[in-house]
Amino acid sequence: MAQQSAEFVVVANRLPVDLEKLPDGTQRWKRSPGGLVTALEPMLRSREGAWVGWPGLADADAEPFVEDGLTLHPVRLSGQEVEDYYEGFSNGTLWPLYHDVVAPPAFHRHWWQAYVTVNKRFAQAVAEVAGQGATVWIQDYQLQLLPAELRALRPDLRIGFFLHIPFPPTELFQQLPWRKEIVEGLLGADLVGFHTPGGVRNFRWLATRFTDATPGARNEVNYGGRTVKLGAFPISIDSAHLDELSRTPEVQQRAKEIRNDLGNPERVILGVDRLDYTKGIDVRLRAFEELLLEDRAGDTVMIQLATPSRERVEHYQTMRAGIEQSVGRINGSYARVGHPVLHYLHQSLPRDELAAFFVAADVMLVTPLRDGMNLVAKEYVACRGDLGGVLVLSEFAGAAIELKESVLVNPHDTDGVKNALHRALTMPPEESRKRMRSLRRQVLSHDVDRWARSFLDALGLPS
Ligand code: GDG
Repeated sequence: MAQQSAEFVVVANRLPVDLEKLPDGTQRWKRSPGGLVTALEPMLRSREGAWVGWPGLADADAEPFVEDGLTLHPVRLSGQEVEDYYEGFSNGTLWPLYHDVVAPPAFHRHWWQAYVTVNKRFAQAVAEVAGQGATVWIQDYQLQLLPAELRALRPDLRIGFFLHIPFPPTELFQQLPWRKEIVEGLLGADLVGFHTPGGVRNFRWLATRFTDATPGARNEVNYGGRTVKLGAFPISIDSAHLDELSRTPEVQQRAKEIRNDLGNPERVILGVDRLDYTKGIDVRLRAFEELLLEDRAGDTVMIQLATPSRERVEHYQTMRAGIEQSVGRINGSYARVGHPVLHYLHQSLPRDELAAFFVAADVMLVTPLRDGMNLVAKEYVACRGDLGGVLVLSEFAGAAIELKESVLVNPHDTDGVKNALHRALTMPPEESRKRMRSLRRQVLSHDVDRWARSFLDALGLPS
C-alpha cells in the first residue's frame, strides 16, 4: 500500500495479529481475534483501511503488510519500553488509577517519559499511513497523548478517541502528576468517547479545570478554536454470532458433558475473567465460601476461569497467589475425594468451549470492583437462548447501566453478594426467565456493530 493512502485508520496498543518467535528463530504472524476486530474489519476492508499497533513482541522488526485489503502497520517497542510504557505507566499507573485506585498506582517519571516517547512514535506511524483528510480512531488508555500529537503533525485528519476503561472520579484523576498533559492529549481529538455518561461528566469538568477549554453546548467543550465533542458509547459484543454459536449441537452437547464431568450437581456457578485485581474474584470466592460455611449452598459446584494476564506486573502476582490460596482453602474444607466444590482454571479456552461453559452455568457471577463495561456479562446473556440462568452483576461495571434485570450487587458488601448469590441459586424459574428475556432484548438489539456505527456517526465518518 502506498504511503499516506488509508482513508480509515484504527490505532490500538496491539495489532489484531500477534508476532510469534519460533524456536528456530524465525517469526510468524498469528491472528488474535477479538470483538473490536470483528466489528471494525468490514469497515476497514471496504475503505482501504489500516490498523496501527504493537505486534506484542519486544525488539521485533516487522514490515507493514496487507492482508485482505487491510494494511497492518507494526509499531516497534524495545524491551525497556514494554517495561516502562506498557507494564509501567499503562498497567502500573493508569490502570489502577482509573479503576478507583483499588490497587495503589505507582508514579514514576521514567515510566511517564516512556509513555510520551511511545505515543509520539505512534503519531509518526499514523501520520505515515493516513491519507489526506482520513478518519483515525484511537483506542484506549495506552494512547491518550496520541490525539494531540497526531493533530500537531496532521491537522487535516478527523480524529476520534475511545476509552475502554472507566474515566475516574475527578478527585482521583487529580492525583496524576501529568493530569494536564493527559487531558490536553485527549483534547486533540474531535470526539472523545467513554462507556458511560459519568465518564463524560468527569472529563468535561477536568478539561475546563486544568486546560484552557471552555464549556460549549451540551457534551461539547471549546478548545484551541475547535469544538471537541464528548459522548457515551457503551460497547457491546457480536451478540447474534454468539447466540448462534451457543445453539449449535456441539456447544449444547459440550455443556452437558461439562455438567456431567462436575458430577451433575444441581447448580453450577461460573466466573470468567482475565485474572485481574479489578474483577473482584476474591469477593465472589468469599461469598461462596461463606455460603458453604453456613450450609446454604446446596448441591452446588463453582467454576472460576481466570485467563492469564499481565503476569510480569507485581500486583498481579500477589493477587494470583491470594486467589490460589483461597481456592486451596475452600476445597480443603468442603470438597470430597473426586468432587471439588470449586474448580479453578488458569487457562485461556477456545471461544466455543467458553460458550459451552456459559450454557452450562445456572448462575453467572460478575463482581468487579470497577469495570469499564464487562463484556463477559453480555456474552453470558447472549448464550442463554433457552432463557435459563441468572446473572449476578456488580453495580460498578459499566454494563450495570444497561443490564438492569440482572441481580445487582455492591461488591464491597460481602453479605450483600452472599445473599444475592443465594437468591440467584434459589430463584423461581418464572422470575429468572422473565429477567433473562429482558436482558436478551437489550443485548441482542445493542451489538458491537451498532456501537461502532454510533461512534463513527458522531465522528462524522459517512457509512
Ligand atoms: C476491557 C475493559 C471493557 C476471557 N477469558 C477467555 C476469553 N475471554 C474474553 C471474554 C471477553 C473478554 O475476554 C474480556 O472482556 P471484558 O470486557 O470482560 O474485560 P477486559 O479484558 O478487562 O476489557 C472492559 C472491554 O475492555 C471492552 O471495552 O468491557 O471493562 O476492562 O470477551 O469472553 N475468551 C476466550 N477464552 C478465554 O479463556 N476465547
